[in-house]
Amino acid sequence: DPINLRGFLIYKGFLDRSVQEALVSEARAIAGAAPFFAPVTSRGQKMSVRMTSAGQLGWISDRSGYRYEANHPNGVAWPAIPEVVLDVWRAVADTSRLPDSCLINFYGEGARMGLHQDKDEGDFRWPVVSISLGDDALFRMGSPTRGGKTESIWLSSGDVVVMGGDARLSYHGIDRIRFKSASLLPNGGRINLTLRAVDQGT
Ligand code: MD3
Ligand code: FE
Repeated sequence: DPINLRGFLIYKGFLDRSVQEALVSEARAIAGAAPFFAPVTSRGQKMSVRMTSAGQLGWISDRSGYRYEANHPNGVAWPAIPEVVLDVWRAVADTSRLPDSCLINFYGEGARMGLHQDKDEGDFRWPVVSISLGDDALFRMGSPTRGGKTESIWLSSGDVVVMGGDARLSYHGIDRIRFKSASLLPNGGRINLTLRAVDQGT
């Protein structure tokens, strides 16, 4: 059963090692076709996390701002979301809607993600599902309003987090990772897969 922190449902140890290995192998295949890139914020700051995507839509940030696009910045269509990834969504998301976007974040040594909301999607009724692979990460959760209290939890490889309901618009971020704390990625680092239903068909 999940831990409920501020409406974030945290499934510790949800994925066994063989599934984690299959997910890493799929992430590597996706990155082979759609290479990781370093997103730049609209203010011109390079983010420390490297990103790529799978699915009909992938998340992009550059000097023009944030948005979902059908193609990688290099022009190729994003690869399909692998079935083993969709299986995780089916197991935890309380909807028959399937995700059309899988953001893949790679955290190397020292990478972090500041506190933010995810509100680039057209419709907030669908949950967001996050899969952690590799090194431990300190995940900070707040509320839907800026500047409130936050609480943190360490996420480990194989943990799955579901953000639905009120938590869907809550502030969240990754303060730091414990580089080389896990054995899944032999060179260290953390991969996070974030599944979303983005396209509302309009
Ligand atoms: C809460 N990623 O890509 S996953 C992101 O670990 C992002 O890479 C972090 O925040 C990571 O936007 C955190 C957990 C997560 C993902 C999406 C959310 C939490 C969320 C959307 C709404 C609320
Ligand atoms: Fe986010």
